[in-house]
Amino acid sequence: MQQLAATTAELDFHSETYKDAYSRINAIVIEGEKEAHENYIRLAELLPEYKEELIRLSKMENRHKKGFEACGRNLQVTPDMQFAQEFFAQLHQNFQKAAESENVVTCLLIQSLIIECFAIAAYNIYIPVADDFARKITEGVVKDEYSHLNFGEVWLKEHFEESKAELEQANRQNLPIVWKMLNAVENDAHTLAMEKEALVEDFMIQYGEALSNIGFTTRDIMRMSAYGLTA
Ligand code: Y39
Ligand code: FE
Ligand code: FE
Ligand code: FE
Repeated sequence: MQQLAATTAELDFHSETYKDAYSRINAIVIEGEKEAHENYIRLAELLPEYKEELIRLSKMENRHKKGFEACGRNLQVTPDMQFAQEFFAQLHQNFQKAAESENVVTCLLIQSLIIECFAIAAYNIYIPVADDFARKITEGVVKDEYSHLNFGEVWLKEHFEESKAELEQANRQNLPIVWKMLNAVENDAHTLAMEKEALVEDFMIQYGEALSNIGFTTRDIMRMSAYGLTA
């Protein structure tokens, strides 16, 4: 049954309920930042022309990871890293496979579009309901995530015609996984006063804008966005 969202005034950051949910959400974010760090190192190997920039992005991800580890410690929460690895397993596997085959377009779609849009949505929704310590950290992080998304947009826009088919295929394969991930985290997010509807809305706005900036038409975007909505 739908419950009303908790407001920040009602949130007790030190309650067992909050900390239990935080042990999973915090772990997801730490694991996500760790994988993003590795993914940008991998992308630097695949795109030697952009090596310096991509290594710079990978270092930012490592700093984000440290920041979110501090958020967990600040609330005396132990992140459930096992849960987080399982949470990311499918996207992680798809990225690895694409990198193995040097499908750089798929790698960019997974990391720089899908995962970055997911991060931007999650951090935007989290900031107003975060504890003071975590809010300051997250505000710094989300600015960086926009620049990571921008890297993917610019590269894919420049290579749009030859990437289009692979982008469509990678979207079809990976977007349904995002909806499954959102479903898996819905209850814990709710405990932190982050509503699934708001996460979906923000994600779709970021992702749709990104596809548009790359060169897809509104019609393409509608079609591509519909994949896996019922996952
Ligand atoms: O590029 C990045 O830094 C992305 C890896 C980080 C992903 C964070 C994923 C957050 C999902 C949290 C879901 C909470 C509702
Ligand atoms: Fe709810
Ligand atoms: Fe990050
Ligand atoms: Fe990022």
